[in-house]
Amino acid sequence: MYCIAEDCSFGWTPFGVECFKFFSQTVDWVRAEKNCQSLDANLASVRSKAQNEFLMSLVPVNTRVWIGGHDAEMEKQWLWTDGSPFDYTNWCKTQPDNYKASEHCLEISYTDKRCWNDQTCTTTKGYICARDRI
Ligand SMILES: [Ca+2]
Ligand SMILES: [Ca+2]
Repeated sequence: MYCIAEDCSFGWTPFGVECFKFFSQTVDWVRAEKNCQSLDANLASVRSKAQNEFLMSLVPVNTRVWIGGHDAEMEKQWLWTDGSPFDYTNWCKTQPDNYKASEHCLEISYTDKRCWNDQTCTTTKGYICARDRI
């Protein structure tokens, strides 16, 4: 469901009940979440295939970005930073692999299939913030 532009601040794009913005500045995952929080937002969560495709429309191809999924507290127990249920997923084949037992953060637009990968949280990428519509 798309809504009128006035529902979001300038530069943010509405989808469902939220507004989204892609930031190309590359930072680690914790800094990305903190930057979103400073804007009264969180790193984006994904609840449907349609929303996943919407997020891809915000991101240049061949550009991996952080969103709000993490399993840092307990391995394989994925959570969203905004507290919503972790139901929908779009993992790449063989992912998440927790490579070297050190991958606990979620990057999207991974490979030309633009699927999801668990990645080391200290690597730097652009990111997508989401906040409730105003
Ligand atoms: Ca992990
Ligand atoms: Ca991985």
